[in-house]
Amino acid sequence: MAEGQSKGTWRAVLGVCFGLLGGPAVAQSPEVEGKWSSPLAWPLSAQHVHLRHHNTTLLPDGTVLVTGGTRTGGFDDRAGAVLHAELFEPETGQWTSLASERIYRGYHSTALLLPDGRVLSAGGNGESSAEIFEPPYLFKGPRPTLTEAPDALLPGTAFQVRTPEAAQIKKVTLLALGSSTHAFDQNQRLLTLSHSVNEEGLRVSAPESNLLAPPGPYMLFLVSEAGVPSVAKRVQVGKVASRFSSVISFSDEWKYGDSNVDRGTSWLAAGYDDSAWKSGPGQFGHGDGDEATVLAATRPARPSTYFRKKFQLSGPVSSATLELLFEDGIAVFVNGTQVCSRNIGRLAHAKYATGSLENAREKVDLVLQPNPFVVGENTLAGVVKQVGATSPDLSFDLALDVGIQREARPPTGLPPRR
Ligand SMILES: [Ca+2]
Ligand SMILES: [Ca+2]
Repeated sequence: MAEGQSKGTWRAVLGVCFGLLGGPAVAQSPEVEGKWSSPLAWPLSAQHVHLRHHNTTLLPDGTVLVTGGTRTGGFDDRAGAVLHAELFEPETGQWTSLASERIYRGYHSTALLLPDGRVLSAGGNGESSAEIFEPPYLFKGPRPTLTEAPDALLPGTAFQVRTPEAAQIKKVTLLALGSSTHAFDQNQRLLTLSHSVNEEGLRVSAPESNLLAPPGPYMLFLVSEAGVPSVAKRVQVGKVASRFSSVISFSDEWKYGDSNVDRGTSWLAAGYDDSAWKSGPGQFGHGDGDEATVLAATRPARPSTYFRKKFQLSGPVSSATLELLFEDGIAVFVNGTQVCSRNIGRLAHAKYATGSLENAREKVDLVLQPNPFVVGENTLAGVVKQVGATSPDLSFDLALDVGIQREARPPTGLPPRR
C-alpha cells in the first residue's frame, strides 16, 4: 500500500485494569455548567446509521475516529459486532473504513486518544483486554517535533512553541483529556489555535476565553502539512477571572419603534438606521399604570413593538444574565443572534404572541456557545408582542449583567533559548 493510504494498524491485545482507564474529569467553570452548544448534523455512513455502543474519539488533526459497537438490534449483540474502525472528516463530510480490531467492544467499552496520537480501545462487557490503533496519519511521513511549550496557558494570551519544523506546521490543536466510559467520552473538546511562524518557532494564540476552553489539562499537538501529528505536550489551561458589569439597567433609555410598520428582520442588524425611532426610558407599555414611557393603546392592538440599544464591552464576555419584564411575548437578539424568547411562535410582524403573561419578570442565564457578544460595540434588539387584537396591556423593560474576562497575564513563558 502506498504511503499515505494506510488503513491504520491495531497493535497488542493487553490485559488491563479498567478501573485505571480514562483521564481525569476536568473541572467546569461556573459559566458553562449545564449548557449545550448547537447540534452539529453529521452525514452518517450506511454502516453507522444503527450502530450502538461504539466510541467516537476526536483526533489531533480534527478528524473523528469511530471504533467498536454493534449494528444489530440487541442491546449488546456480538452477532452484529463492527470490528473495523471508521474515520470521519468534518471538512469534507467523508467517511473512510479503516483496519479492524480483533475483539468485539460494545457495552462497557472505552476509547481514549493517547499523547502520541494513537488510540486505546478497550473493554466491553466482561472483556478484560485493550488494543491500540495507529491511525493512518502516522504512516504519512515524519512526525513534527514539539520541542518546547509552556506548561500552562491562559485564555486570551499568546504563547511560544519551539519546533524545528515551524514552516511545515499546518495546524496547532488543543484537545481536552478524554474521560471515557460506557462508550461515551464526556470530556472531548478540540480547539484549533491560530499560529504564525517567528524566529523561535511558532507564536500561538491561546483560546479566547474559558467559554471555549474550560480550565483543566489538555494535550497540545502540532500537525504537519502532511497531516501527521507531533507527540503532545501536556498543558494546563488556567482560569481567567471575570469582573461583573451591569451593562443595561431597568429604566435605561431605548430606541423604540411602535408605529406598526413591518420591518422584516432588518431591525436586527447592527447597522440598521434607527435614527427616526423615538427614545424613552423603561418601563415601556400601557394599561398597567407602571410605565415610564407610555405607548399608544390601539384597537386592534399592534402585534409587535421593537426596541434597540447599543452598548460597549471592554473585553470578552464569559457569562451573561438578562432580566426581562415583559407582557405578553418577547424575543431578544444580541448582534442579530436570538438569545431568548418567551411566548413567541413566529417572529413575523403581524403575528401575535402565543400566550399571555401579566407583567412577567424573569432572569435568564444566556447560553454563550457560540458567544454572540463582541469586544467593542454591541447591539441588543428586542420585540415585544401582544397576545391578541383586544389585549389591553403591554410591558417591556430589560437589564443585562455580564461577566467580562479580565486581561490575562501569561503564567509562564519559555525559558531563554539554550
Ligand atoms: Ca397584553
Ligand atoms: Ca407594565
